[in-house]
Amino acid sequence: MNNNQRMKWFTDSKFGLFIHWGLYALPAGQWLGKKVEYPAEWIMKNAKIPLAEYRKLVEQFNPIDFDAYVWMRKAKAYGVKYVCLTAKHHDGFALYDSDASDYSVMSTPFRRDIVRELAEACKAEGLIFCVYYSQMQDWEDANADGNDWDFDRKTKNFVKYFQTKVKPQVRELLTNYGDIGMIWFDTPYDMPKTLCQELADWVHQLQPDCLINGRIGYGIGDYRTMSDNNIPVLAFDEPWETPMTLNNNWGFSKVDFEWKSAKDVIRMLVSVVGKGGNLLLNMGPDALGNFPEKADEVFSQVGAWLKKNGESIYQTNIAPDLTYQTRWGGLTAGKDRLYLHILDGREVDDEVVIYDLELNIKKAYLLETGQVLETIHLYEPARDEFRLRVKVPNPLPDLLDTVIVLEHDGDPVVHSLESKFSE
Ligand code: FHN
Repeated sequence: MNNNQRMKWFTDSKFGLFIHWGLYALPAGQWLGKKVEYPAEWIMKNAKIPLAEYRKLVEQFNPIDFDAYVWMRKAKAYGVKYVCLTAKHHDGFALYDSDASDYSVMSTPFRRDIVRELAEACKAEGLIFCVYYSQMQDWEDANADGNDWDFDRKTKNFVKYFQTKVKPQVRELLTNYGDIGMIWFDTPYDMPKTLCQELADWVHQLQPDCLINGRIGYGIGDYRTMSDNNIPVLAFDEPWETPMTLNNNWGFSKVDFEWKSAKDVIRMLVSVVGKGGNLLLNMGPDALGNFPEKADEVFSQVGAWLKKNGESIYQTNIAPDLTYQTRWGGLTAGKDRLYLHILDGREVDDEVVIYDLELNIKKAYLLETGQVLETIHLYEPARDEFRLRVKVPNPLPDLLDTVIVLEHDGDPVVHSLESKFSE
């Protein structure tokens, strides 16, 4: 398989589901009755909980409601194409059966290999299964990075941790669960480049087609992982992904109610996809194994919208960079077609106007119903300005995001602003 073929599922996917799940779902943002600084999955470090105390959560972890097939049927309905589960997050606790460490789900009353169950259910739903693995931070291991309240940093032997825990556990993930779409590393901090390269080589040796995200470090990964919750201002013409929270936490929190709305998510999805990237949106299941109700509701609304308008997201490439901001929404672009996403009905009356875009329009219509729309394309010489006006129904048929398709011949031409003072 050449590199384009390896990358194809990723660049075609556009939308993925991140799942942060682990022992931290039990305290859920509170320790000893007090709210701890977020994010919830960092509670052990942020509250400096002694390992001996945090370990007691192992005896309590018993998510009796967990059903991998229910989760993955939901994921499918959300419209995501890949799912990435925290097989081991920074606290060091593995959600799978590991010979390399008994700090795992197999030591809990639950005693079920969650990675195995999810891998199977994910594939049964036709989704790509991926795993997150915290390679540098491991707050349970004296030789790893991160836990300086239980362990003395000076005696740390990082290479020992790397050779005796990271590599064996990565081997387990990449040999015991069939094809893994991607391994998602995180917080490489100052890990030496030689070890990062050794880890990448290890992954390639075990599963050559498994992708590696950007946070393996030093640009060694297969694509760029953007900063959490950040969408670049400009398009980026290489594979990339923005990991995003749905509230202010990755892990489940009982005290965070600041959920993004379905419209917020669609707006971000349009922005990410129009700039050539993927959105990896997070879900933090609770300690019993349920998706939080509000998160499920928002994801489901997005999924229902994608079911009708998916073409404007999945079958797209980088969209033209317009001269002016589109206050009414955003733009995505497919082959010989532009999709106008009307996200803010207050910014359109009975028409959407795009300035300084020259487009040879063949047909304009609503994506959802096929209703043909009138377009007026004018060049005003005195203003030296192109105006493309598309008449839209009032009220708009989809208050979340009404999508208009502009089928066109040839390439769109954007007229950027020119200074009258330039020579
Ligand atoms: O520290 C982690 C955090 O808990 C979460 O996993 C995110 C996801 O991108 N990554 C780290 C912070 O960048």
